[in-house]
Amino acid sequence: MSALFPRPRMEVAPGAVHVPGWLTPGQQRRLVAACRAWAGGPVPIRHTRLPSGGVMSVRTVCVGWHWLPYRYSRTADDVNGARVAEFPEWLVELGRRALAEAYGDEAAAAGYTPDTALINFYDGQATLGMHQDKDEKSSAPVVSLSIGDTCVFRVGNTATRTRPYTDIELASGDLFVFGGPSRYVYHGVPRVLVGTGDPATGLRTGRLNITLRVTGLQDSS
Ligand SMILES: O=C(O)CCC(=O)C(=O)O
Repeated sequence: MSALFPRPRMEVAPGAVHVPGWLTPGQQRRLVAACRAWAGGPVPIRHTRLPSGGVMSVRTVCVGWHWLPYRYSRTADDVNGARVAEFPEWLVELGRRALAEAYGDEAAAAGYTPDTALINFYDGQATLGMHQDKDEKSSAPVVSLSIGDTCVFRVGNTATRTRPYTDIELASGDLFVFGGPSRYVYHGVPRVLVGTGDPATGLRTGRLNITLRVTGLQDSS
């Protein structure tokens, strides 16, 4: 299928780069196994409750720093109060390789040190509304890795949640990086294409997305 219809690498907007099929099957399996372990604790994966009273349809677990609306903390104050799992060095390295791949700038990649990962699990019904990633105090790029079912990923603009936007598909193994002029674009996931993933990744159903970010926070923050 992918040989018949190769998906080209694309700069969707300045600083927003899509690299299809970047993760190998082995890397996807290892990431699924790591995410499954993190989902079990010390802070269990949960549907995030919003201050509005709404509950997000995706389920989220974090590594390094815990995200809760709309800040980061070392402890999961809205879940069980536990300290989140440490951010592993191998994930820093993966983030650096992702940045080098997307931007071709080895020096920038070497200086990239993500310290948090938001891991979102989407079942067939889950969606993510248009939002900006702006709770970080750093404007370093966000690295996004997708595994499992393909989704429609909406890349918008920095001014509004609405048009203009571009819809692309993120499939298993895809890398998407948004930084520079696109660091604060509104983006979201309006749809997951159920049953498009390969169970060989270790994910029988659903979609996993991992975003690596630099919080810019210190422990005293
Ligand atoms: O699931 C995705 O591809 C996007 C995730 C996202 O936008 C986020 O975690 O802020």
